[in-house]
Amino acid sequence: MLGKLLIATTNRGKVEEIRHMLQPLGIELVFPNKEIPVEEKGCSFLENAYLKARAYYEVFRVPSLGEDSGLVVPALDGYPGIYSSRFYSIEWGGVEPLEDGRDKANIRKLLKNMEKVSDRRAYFVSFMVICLENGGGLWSEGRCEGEILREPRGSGGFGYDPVFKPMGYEKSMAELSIDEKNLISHRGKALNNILKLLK
Ligand code: ITT
Repeated sequence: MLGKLLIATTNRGKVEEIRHMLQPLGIELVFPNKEIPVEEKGCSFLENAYLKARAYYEVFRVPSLGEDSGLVVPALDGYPGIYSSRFYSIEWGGVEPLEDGRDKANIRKLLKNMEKVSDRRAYFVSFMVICLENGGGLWSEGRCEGEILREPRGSGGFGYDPVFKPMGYEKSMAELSIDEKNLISHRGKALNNILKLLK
């Protein structure tokens, strides 16, 4: 199907989940030995996923998988959206101090902005792009629907997982095992979809 696949991300949570799914399939995963700066200047998840895959491909010349993902809350006009990783620092909704790490600051800001919001529906979305050696590429999407809890629960996963309750579950995403999360998550679905295209 594919010899090597470089995972073009700096996010350790993403790396763990992708490794967990792909390693048993016999795909030779390559993890970059240096970080390539990528300006996420796209207006969509798909554009940003492409920018990441392309930037790493240009340096390493190995088929490269870039992923852009985030949390979309319709009652907040779609925020954090493409700003999910740096939501705490953007002006919309008030800048939150970075006291105890990015994930905690992002969650604090989300919960503050949702204090009086009764429509708590939200979804995670993941877009993936693979830049191939023949100049072509592939892309896929995955979504996971759920709702925003009133306070954080659990210590697994990363990002907004402690305040996200997947639809049909009584646990937060951070209370699921990595296998359980991969089965239902936006990233797990996007990965399965892009694997189908590769085959
Ligand atoms: P790379 O660009 O290097 O891949 P990043 O963390 O900056 O790393 P993104 O720009 O795609 O990645 O931002 C994704 C953010 O969305 C991430 O930092 C989390 O805040 C949130 N997010 C994405 N997937 C998530 C998940 O599975 N669980 C919780 N939060 C998630």
